[in-house]
Amino acid sequence: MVWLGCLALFSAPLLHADNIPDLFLHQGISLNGEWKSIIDPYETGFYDYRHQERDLQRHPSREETFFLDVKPATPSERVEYDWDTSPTLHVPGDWNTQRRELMYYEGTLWYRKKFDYAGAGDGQRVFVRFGAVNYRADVYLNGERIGTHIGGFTPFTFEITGKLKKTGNSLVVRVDNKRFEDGVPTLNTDWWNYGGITREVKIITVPKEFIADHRLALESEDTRAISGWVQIAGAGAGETVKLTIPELDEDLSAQTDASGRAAFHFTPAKLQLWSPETPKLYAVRVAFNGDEVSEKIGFRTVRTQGRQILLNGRPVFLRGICIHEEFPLHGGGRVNTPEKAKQLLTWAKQLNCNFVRLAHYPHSEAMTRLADQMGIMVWSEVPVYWTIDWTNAATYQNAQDQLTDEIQRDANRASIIIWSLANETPISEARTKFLSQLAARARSLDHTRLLSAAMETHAKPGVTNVNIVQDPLADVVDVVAFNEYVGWYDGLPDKCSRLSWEIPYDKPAFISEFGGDAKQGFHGSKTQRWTEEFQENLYQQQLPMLDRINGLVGFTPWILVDFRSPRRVLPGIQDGFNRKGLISSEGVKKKAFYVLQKYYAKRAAAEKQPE
Ligand code: GCB
Repeated sequence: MVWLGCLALFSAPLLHADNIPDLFLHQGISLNGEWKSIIDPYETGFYDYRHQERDLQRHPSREETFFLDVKPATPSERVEYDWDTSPTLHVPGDWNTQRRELMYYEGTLWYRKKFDYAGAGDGQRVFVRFGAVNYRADVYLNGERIGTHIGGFTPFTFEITGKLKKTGNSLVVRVDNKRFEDGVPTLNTDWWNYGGITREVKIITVPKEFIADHRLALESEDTRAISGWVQIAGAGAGETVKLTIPELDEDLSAQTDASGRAAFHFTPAKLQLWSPETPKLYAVRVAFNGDEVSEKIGFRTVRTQGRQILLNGRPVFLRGICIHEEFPLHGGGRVNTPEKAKQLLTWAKQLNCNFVRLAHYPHSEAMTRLADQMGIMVWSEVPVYWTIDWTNAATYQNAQDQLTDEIQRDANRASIIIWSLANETPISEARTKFLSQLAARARSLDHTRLLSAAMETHAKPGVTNVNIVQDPLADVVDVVAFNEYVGWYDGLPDKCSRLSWEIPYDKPAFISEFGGDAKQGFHGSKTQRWTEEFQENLYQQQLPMLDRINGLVGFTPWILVDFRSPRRVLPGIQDGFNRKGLISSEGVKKKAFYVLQKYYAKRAAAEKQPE
């Protein structure tokens, strides 16, 4: 949602969610921890006469309406739920891996948190922020509906100024992870549909006018000029905003314009650029009238030149790997701590990666901030996956909202160099129109990064052993990325040595997926599927083929770690896991890991040679 849109909404009834990026940086009361829970496949607790057409005949009954959170007033009163004695679930976390009976559950589950609140000062504003809830969240505070959010991987906030009590506040969230044909993603994916409040929840109190968002970016690696802005919510023209970067000796002030935005432009005397080799971050402090936020920001440029990607003006090869936001050990499930995020990126580093593709949806803010610190470039994606309902206006709006929230959340992350619009979307006019519109939207929000999408490839008609990338979307994006499964879905690994590729675009080409399954510990010949040797051989055959592709700027094989997918049913081998990981679901490295590790080490060493 655009910022001005947010401001307009503040005065309207707060039914829809917003993303106010800098609330993340403000201190707050964490509501993480144990929440009460009620599983509700029949939507019993949702009898809300104000919002449910079908329930117009009924009043929200004290007996059944969970969000009213009542106790029987007398021993004879019938109330058919009891939050206080209901079991708990941990937040942040998916529900699937917390209780056996929830592993395959797709439907409605209610959460409740009770908390006290010391009180806001005069004129202060109060918000509740959710890092992510999959997929739909209906939020109620002290019995009152405060809003709805759709989309499982991006943050949202609701204003709750004046709605909190000093003690015993009841925050109830109806979470529904059912899949919908017109949803984003749609009905069918190759990952587990983890439900729940999967990222942190915070109550944040801010002054009447507060720092809502800021952006800083390097304009050019030659001039070393930095420009950006700070957005103050509630401010008009002529108010002073301060921006300090002590390590650069920058102590700046600027005045807000009529929309509350203050622009900055400066050229530090000595600036070290962010790169994977030296992931330099600067502590940046923004201050306005007693409000203050700070974070670490890196400065770099990224652009294309012909078939190259230039980072800080120099060609870069992306030694990458795909990652799902899933941690395999200790029961698995969605990554819900910075330590787990760090383990995934540490494994990527051990592979000698300088790049990760965070598939297939925005991962947590912890992940992209760690990537900044650890010097790993990032491809960040929205879940426009396979066959979205391309002609549905609401589906488009949903995708655009998720993209907008992702960009607004992470616009200051130096590590992110590519926004990906989609994954493997079959070519059609409606799909290209949808994605072109999404691309225009991304460019309007952020011109400091490249756009891409994982496209499909085809055998070139009438010719043997030639694959071609031909997709009108290639004209729209900056990086022509495609998934290929030569050796797994497309022939056997020895096909790699015979195959050549046609990529008829004067743009950088990138392979966003290749790979094959192996059950860790299952050994056999290199032609026996599912063995570590088969997967190892597939990588050994792929890498020389990729070396022959002119203008290839890197790749992200599929995938770092085995991950859960209900599509993967082969007993004894898959058992509910996609086994294309280079690391098993027990955290053990497979043979192919070492093939790629060695290849990337050689590439990295070659890049270090003087030109
Ligand atoms: C793909 C998809 C990815 C799947 C993978 C597979 O092309 O993009 O989500 O998991 O193939 O293993 O088939």
